[in-house]
Amino acid sequence: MKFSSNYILSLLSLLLLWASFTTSISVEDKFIQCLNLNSKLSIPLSTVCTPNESTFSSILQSSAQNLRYLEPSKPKPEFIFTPMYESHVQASVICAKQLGIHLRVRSGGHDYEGLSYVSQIETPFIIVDLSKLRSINVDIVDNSAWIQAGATIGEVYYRIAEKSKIHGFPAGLCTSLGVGGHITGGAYGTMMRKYGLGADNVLDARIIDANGKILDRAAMGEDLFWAIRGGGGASFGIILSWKIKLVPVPETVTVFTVMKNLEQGATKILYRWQQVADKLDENLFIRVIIQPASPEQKTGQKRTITTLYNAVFLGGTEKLLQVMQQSFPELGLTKNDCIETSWIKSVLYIGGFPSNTPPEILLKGKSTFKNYFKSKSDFVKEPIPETALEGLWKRLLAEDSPLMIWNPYGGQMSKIPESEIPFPHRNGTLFKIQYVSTWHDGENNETKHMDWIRKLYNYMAPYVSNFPREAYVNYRDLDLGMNKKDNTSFVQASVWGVKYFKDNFNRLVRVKTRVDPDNFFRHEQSIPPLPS
Ligand SMILES: Cc1cc2nc3c(=O)[nH]c(=O)nc-3n(C[C@H](O)[C@H](O)[C@H](O)COP(=O)(O)OP(=O)(O)OC[C@H]3O[C@@H](n4cnc5c(N)ncnc54)[C@H](O)[C@@H]3O)c2cc1C
Ligand SMILES: *[C@@H]1O[C@H](CO)[C@@H](O)[C@H](O)[C@H]1NC(C)=O
Ligand SMILES: *[C@@H]1O[C@H](CO)[C@@H](O)[C@H](O)[C@H]1NC(C)=O
Ligand SMILES: *[C@@H]1O[C@H](CO)[C@@H](O)[C@H](O)[C@H]1NC(C)=O
Ligand SMILES: CC(=O)N[C@H]1CO[C@H](CO)[C@@H](O)[C@@H]1O
Repeated sequence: MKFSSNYILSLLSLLLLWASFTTSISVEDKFIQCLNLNSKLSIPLSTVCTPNESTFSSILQSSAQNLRYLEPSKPKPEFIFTPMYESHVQASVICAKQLGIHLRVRSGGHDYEGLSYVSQIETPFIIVDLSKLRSINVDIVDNSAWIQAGATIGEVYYRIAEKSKIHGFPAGLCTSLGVGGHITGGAYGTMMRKYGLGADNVLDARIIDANGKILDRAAMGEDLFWAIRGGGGASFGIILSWKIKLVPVPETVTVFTVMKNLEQGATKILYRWQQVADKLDENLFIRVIIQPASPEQKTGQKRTITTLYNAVFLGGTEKLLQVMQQSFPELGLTKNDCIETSWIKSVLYIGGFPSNTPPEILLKGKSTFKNYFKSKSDFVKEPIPETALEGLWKRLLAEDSPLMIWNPYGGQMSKIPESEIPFPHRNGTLFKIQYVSTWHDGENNETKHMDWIRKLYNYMAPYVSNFPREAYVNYRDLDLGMNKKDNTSFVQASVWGVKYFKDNFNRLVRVKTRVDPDNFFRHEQSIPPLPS
């Protein structure tokens, strides 16, 4: 057959037109086309939200906790995809890979460094927001529950308590945490001394790997199943759901909060707490919240430091008073300080809700925190001397809105071997410190607050764990591993990697190298594959 040159020319121009059309269509249109080709279930247009839509900022901000990462100066996603079904999430992995778009996954949005909604290393990037995947199926007879990644931990607690007064789950205190990011980084809470972490109580999981395949525990194998229980978010795949093991809780638990300020001997009592907190009855969890008292509350007086002993006891008042009399009489706990309640109401109490808030508030998944903030963490192996505490108070008094939370270890936390899951901070740890500075005036004085917390962290070095100076991966801290002489990414990664995971870091790298050698799932501090 012969073609006229005219025919060929028109064919060519058609091709050119097609080429220009395909290159000029937007990333989101290409992505939607690709999703429709790759998803078993159709993709409603409403699941993709671009910056020119009026709902964009409210969706972006919805669950984001650190206002620092929502400032106009911070990079914004090309668009936000909110999948409605597992097959949508699968398609998003396949399409992001095919189109070379960097993908961030968000469950509850509580990441300290905004890693689930801001990429500071790559453009363009998109957010896959799992907030519509939040079903929870509690099976009391089997003592377990399947919970989807976008559910909040508060919803999980509510759904358990709805079915049984004597079952619970040992995870975070803040009820708006998303179980997708939270449990994969460890997940501690008031029952950690009795039952360990959320990640210690996972039975199975469903995850989407870098090829878009859905794997359960049997299909992913024990190595990958190990890595996702504590190895930190977004390094190995997208967790769709967890199967968790429920734990027994008594029908009556007791809560209390006792405040001591410097004038009431706070320093000596806190020194004593350091000696006993990890050795107490495993049913008792007493954390200490430390902050300067705001001048309004103490008009006419010097700003002081307040230490708030905030506790949950898995048992009644009478037994609690015996335990306290025997182990920590210095706090002077009295019957009047104690409130007997149900486990689910202790969740609301420790979560900071006003008393008499109905548990149904947990279904709203609303956060009580949202701030501009910077945080850091430390693990303590020996009591910090009183003189060092005095120095700490001076520093806290010099900052606008600082906060420290000290969390006791011991009990079950000491019995679980360091290599059982990637979370390594076990026997020998007395307590964990979290340092926080919060502020409200945007970027104006950000440098000042960042400097303050970094100096505080330097001040604390002699009193905390060393070689490595350990840190909690769920308190993500992008300062770690920076400013080293050799800043190639792998060397930097081993600096923060050993702080978060100790020796488990090497195994995490091996798993990563096997399951995601091309490093599709990556962020500023994701587990790197071995350089090839
Ligand atoms: C106010 C507040 C209180 C907190 N209280 C506690 C506490 O009591 N106990 C505790 O242990 N921790 C606590 N944390 C820390 C919290 O556990 C971590 O921030 C955790 O990573 C939050 O998970 P998320 O899904 O809400 O966050 P996200 O920001 O959505 O995710 C965190 C990280 O995990 C990745 N990720 C999210 N979803 C998935 C998924 N489905 N699959 C794979 N990767 C995913 C993200 O990309 C990101 O890197 C608290 C944090 C805040 C802000
Ligand atoms: C937003 O922009 C995209 C392309 O960038 C376009 O497809 C879409 O129609 C726009 N939406 C609105 C509401 O303007
Ligand atoms: C924890 O460590 C201490 C010494 O550091 C040791 O005596 C104790 O047996 C250890 N406990 C467990 C459960 O391994
Ligand atoms: C790494 O260090 C070199 C030399 O000090 C510097 O030029 C480079 O910008 C640094 N890279 C990063 C990513 O910080
Ligand atoms: C306490 C403090 O440093 N406040 C500063 C915050 O930033 C504004 C604007 O830059 C300054 O005017 C304040 O002095």
